[in-house]
Amino acid sequence: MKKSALQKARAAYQPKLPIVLTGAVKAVEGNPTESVADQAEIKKLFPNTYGLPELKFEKNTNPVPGAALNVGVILSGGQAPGGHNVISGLFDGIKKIHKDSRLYGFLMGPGGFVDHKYVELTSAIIDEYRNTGGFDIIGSGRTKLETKEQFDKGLEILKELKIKALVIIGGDDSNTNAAILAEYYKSINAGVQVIGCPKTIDGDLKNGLIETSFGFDTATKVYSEVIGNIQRDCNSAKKYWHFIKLMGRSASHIALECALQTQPNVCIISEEVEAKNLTLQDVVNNIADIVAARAAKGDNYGTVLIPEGLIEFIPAVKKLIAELNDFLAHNAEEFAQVENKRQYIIEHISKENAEIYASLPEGVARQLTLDRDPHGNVQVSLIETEKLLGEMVGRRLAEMKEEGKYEGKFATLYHFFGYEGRCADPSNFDADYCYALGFNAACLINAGVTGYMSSVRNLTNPSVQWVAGGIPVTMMMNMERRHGEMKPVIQKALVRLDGAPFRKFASKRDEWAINTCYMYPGPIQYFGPSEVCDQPSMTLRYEQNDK
Ligand code: FBP
Repeated sequence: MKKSALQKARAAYQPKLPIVLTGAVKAVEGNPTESVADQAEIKKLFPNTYGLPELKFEKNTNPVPGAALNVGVILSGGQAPGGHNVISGLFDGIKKIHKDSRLYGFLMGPGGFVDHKYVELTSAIIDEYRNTGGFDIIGSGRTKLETKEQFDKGLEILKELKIKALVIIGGDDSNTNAAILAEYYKSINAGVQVIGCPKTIDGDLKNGLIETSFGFDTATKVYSEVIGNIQRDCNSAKKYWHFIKLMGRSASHIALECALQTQPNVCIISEEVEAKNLTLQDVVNNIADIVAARAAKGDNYGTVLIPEGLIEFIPAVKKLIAELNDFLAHNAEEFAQVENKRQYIIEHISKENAEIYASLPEGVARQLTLDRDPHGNVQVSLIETEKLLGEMVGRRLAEMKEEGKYEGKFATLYHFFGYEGRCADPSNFDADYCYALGFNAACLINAGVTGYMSSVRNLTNPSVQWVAGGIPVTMMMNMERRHGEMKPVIQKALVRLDGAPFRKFASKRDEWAINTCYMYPGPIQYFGPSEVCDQPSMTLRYEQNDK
């Protein structure tokens, strides 16, 4: 494979490990844990893996030689920068425990595990992928691991390859399934450990002990670079309003982080829209007021950041989606047959929700009834919220013009940033963090535990000072309604309106709205002064400072 000059230079980068992981470690147990909510139900569903203690690795002054380990790895869900480093860290970790250890990668996500499609990851393969973006080393997929048949089928290949542990690199849904798999294998004494790693650019898999999911840092830096470039163009030509939708299926962490980095005129935070019980029209009116206020100063240009998941957080739409989820789960066959699907929905759901449904533009309404992803989520990345908002703001401004409340020009351009950042070469932060997560997963396997997530924390300090250990996945769980049934799932971390990143944004946004305070973060830098190359996300810095 021909490599660019940067690829060659990056291949030589040696990620920095937390100092504790550079020598022999022992796992020190903390207190037994409880799930974040619904303790009795979760305990009943996970009798073998509930209540396990937190683990922290410490230096082992009296190590015993490790035995060779065969390990399997799966990349699950959407790509996130740094996945290849998790795998190279895991590879180096198990090789350090014993040189005859072997790593098998299941191809194209959990589907490869069930269908027995795999490749042995040798050092020649691993070396090709160190510090690179993408998940192409083994591919990823969204097959949901949930049935006993899948688990048993997977166990056949694990037994055949003498695999002692399976590492699942995924987001909240995939790690939920990892926990269910861990519980099942423990319950049948399968002799296979399951370890999770926190992945997702969305940044919504985090809690007190998982400070951030990997990939968020790099992806938001890539989006912020491009938003900054757009703002510079915008400030040069002074003639367009740019409506920029940002990925992040549910939570608005990506939009918030990009706003902190670039200081746009408007950034909508879905969680705030929900908390304030705003309607779509309220959101539109707020943007139109800012456009009008800037126009009054002669500034007919600006930037609006929109989180991908906004539509699901508008309370009325959220209620509608909840009913549609239940309704479609029970009437899928009949729905597939009917011709006029819009009318069918309007006639079959509650009056209140039917009214909301009927008021939505055709394209948005249709998307809400199309196939969910395998985890039951509406595919919000396919809804063109940026255009919907831009057009509605245009209509509102026309009304305001008639009322004599607005005088100006409103020309729009639309963008959607998501795929541009999901496979970028990991920033130094993600390169180090991912390598440490993978290496740490090897240590968890060697410690003999199952149902844990690899946890590396203290992340705003230099990487050598990071703390390494494991968190029982059941600790992050609560019960939620999915596909019309209550299920145990990892609780999603949404933007907290009382959290430091949002408070910072809220304290500045009025100034950013009217004045032009754009910041231009520029491209990710890999070589150079530490303050330019190694800074973690602002979200993480504000959150940690606040502790
Ligand atoms: P994960 O939660 O699996 O990490 O995926 C995140 C994400 O990038 C979302 O931001 C986005 O809505 C979704 O994946 C899009 O997925 P796909 O490309 O499979 O449609």
